Amino acid sequence: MASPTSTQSQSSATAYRLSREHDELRALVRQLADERIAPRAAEIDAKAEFPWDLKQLLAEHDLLGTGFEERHGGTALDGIGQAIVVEEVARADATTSLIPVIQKLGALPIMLAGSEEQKDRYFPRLASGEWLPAFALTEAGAGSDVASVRMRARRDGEDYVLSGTKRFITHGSVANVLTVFALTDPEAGGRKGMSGFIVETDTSGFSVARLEHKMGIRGSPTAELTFDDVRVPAANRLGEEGDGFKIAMSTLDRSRLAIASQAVGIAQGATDAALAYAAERRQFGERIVDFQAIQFMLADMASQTEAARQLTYAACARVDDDDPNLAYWTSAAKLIAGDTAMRATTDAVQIFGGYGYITEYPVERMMRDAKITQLYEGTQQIQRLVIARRLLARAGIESRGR
Ligand code: COS
Repeated sequence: MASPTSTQSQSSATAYRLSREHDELRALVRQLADERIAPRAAEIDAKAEFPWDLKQLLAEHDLLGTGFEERHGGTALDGIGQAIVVEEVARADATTSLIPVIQKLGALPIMLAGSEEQKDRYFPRLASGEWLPAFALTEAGAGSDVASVRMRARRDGEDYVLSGTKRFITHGSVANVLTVFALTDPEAGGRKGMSGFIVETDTSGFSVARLEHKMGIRGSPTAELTFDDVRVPAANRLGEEGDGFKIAMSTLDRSRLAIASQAVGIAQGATDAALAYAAERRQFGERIVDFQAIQFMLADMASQTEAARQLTYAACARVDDDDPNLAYWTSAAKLIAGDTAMRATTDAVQIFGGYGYITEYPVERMMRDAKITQLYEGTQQIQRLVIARRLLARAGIESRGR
């Protein structure tokens, strides 16, 4: 019998190694997060208000420009460095960690398909944190099925006129600039007829229709956006007409890493909180951390979090190398890290017992925050679909796989 095709990734073993600079960066961000971000987390969650003060804090410490080149005022950290920043902020507060995440996500379509002129125009203001961006792809009827986007962009002389509605747009109401995806050729459909545009939010016809009330990441505004004949110059188009689907997909292939990093941070925060609580809490005359039942839960939480972290770093190295198989790695990292965050936060609530269920302690918030990592930037089912398609392709098996 012929030996079966190995399903192991065949991409060359991209080495990754944490450096002293990575350790120093982690220590710096952890201290900032422990001292300045963690104490604000409960209030941000309760009031569901965007933390402008913490946006400013991150900007002052050059933590919003980590994904931008130095010529644009960024700090040009490698993928693992960017992951560490998100991880350490998320360990303290998931809402605040979305600020560096969306700073990169909103800019990624420009990084991938923008002209030099577009990069020079927007990146300095994004790298400094003066401006906030958002990535506007999703619509009420187009979530997992990106190709069913209905928003229109009609060419009119030297301009495009955008009309339609976007939904579930993270930071949509606080952004200064959006990367928006709309149909330039409705006949051709979403896969071939979609194009990407840069839209400044002070353009006439743009408005925020409403904000969502959410289970978690409550300080991060999730907006419905209305485009009522919003006129943008053709110079704001990203790449060529019809490139939109591929630009959006390539963006998500890379940005999913940031969600994996956020999930690792949430899982670490929950594990640390549970360990500290278990060492204090006494029942039956003993600290509960002395019970094997609790130790085994902590061991699972810690080791699974570490596995998710190392997979995320391995994926970071693939993205830095522009590995042709990078989508396999980023989807795998997001899948494993998101599920780990959900499991670790649920176990943390269990270790806290009744105290875990009330807002006096942070773990119930962490559990609510963790849930979104299994949903946004592609549900866990979409990650499995992306992974399976590549797995099958490697084995030479043809399948539509939907
Ligand atoms: N990068 C570049 N091109 C890609 C691509 C990628 N990751 N994925 C697909 N394409 C290309 C294909 O090669 C194909 O091009 P050709 O027609 O030239 O061959 C085209 O795009 C259409 O691809 P396909 O038919 O596979 O697209 P599907 O509609 O089946 O979509 C999934 C594929 C499901 C993977 C995609 O819709 C997806 O990722 N959905 C989840 C979206 C998401 O994360 N939403 C969350 C909201 S954003 S915060």
